Amino acid sequence: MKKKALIFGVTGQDGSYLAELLIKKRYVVHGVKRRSSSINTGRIDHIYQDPHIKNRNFILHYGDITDSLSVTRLINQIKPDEIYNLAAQSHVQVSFESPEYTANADALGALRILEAIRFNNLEKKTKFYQAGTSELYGLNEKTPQNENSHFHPASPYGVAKLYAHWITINYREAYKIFASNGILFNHESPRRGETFVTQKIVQAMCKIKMKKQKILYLGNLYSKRDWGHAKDFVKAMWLILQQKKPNDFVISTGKQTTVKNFVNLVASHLKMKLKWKGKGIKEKAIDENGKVIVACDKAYYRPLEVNSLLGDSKKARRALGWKPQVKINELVSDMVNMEFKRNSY
Ligand code: NAP
Ligand code: F7E
Repeated sequence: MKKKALIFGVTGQDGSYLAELLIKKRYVVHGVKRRSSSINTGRIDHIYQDPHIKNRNFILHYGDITDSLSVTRLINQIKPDEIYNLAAQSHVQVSFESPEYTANADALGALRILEAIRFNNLEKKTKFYQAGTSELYGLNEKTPQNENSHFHPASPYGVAKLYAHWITINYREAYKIFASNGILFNHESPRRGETFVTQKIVQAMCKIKMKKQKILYLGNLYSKRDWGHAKDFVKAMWLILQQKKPNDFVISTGKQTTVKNFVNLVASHLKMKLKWKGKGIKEKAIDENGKVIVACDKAYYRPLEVNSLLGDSKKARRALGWKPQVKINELVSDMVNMEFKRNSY
């Protein structure tokens, strides 16, 4: 019998890579997508299978993590061996604009799935993975951060994910559900959403190179992130559910880069020469023709910033045998190359 996995958030960056990985591992993969007025399946169209195909191994269902009825019904119908909860309003800045929705989806979403496992008497059968985040550390800038570091979330997103983290542990301890948290540091890819800083930089710099855009506006150039590749990180999610016992793991590369340096890496990949001038909000990057091509805009600063994230994933490296393969230069090159492939500038 093939194993059955259920992915909430299958249309997202990570959901799409995880679905590919599980299909390769011969799972039958069920994915939950939400109804939307425009197409939201761009990242999974290449693995879509027509419902008329017999013995499909990739099956999509409508549902929503804010709708207990759909969550409970799907878990009852599918009775999955593994559930991956990747569904979330995942943008930190947007969480300041839509805090209540973020809490509903990101905090209560995890609770809804865990309750549905219990309600359907699947405590002994179904393993649960919760997509946790380095945003839990927030204002705790004591780096590197590991599983024992203090949590101090700095956004409605981080606070909602803190609830999801603890409710996962609570259901593991109270009801003996195999429920584990991955505390994942930033991971990017050509499938990254366009408003996250790496993809925003890649797309804008490519357009500027091709004379289709004049300026890239950014917020805080000095925040530091530990950026890995999503393809590497979804392998860790799967490994976390293959352990003998449920547990929580930090997943990170252990290398830190500023936003400004990420711009430099992309520029250098595109063979563009940049000179930085000015300070604070007035800091700018100028190209070889003396044109300003990167500038700062207050609109992209957050009410509260997480300045420094750097993960220590020794526990995962030891227990899971997991190690990231993709270095930041290769990540940049993958993202830039795909941007050119996707567009005929
Ligand atoms: P993403 O690209 O934003 O994908 C989020 C997914 O959740 C999408 O499929 C989205 O559907 C779905 N979703 C949002 N609201 C939903 C709702 N109410 N009901 C059902 N589905 C809903 O995020 P990602 O980068 O793949 O991240 C995956 C998970 O890991 C998220 O929980 C995120 O918070 C967490 N995380 C990400 C990172 C990172 O660096 N990428 C790091 C740590 C943790 P639509 O396609 O319809 O929008
Ligand atoms: O910001 C700064 C911004 O939005 C990175 C999510 O996947 O990872 C992600 O959250 C940094 C921040 O990601 C702009 O202030 C400067 O310091 O790409 P981001 P994030 O906030 O780190 C964590 C681990 C998650 O869990 C989240 O789901 O870049 N920054 N200028 C900017 N950020 C954006 N978006 N846009 C700018 O113009």
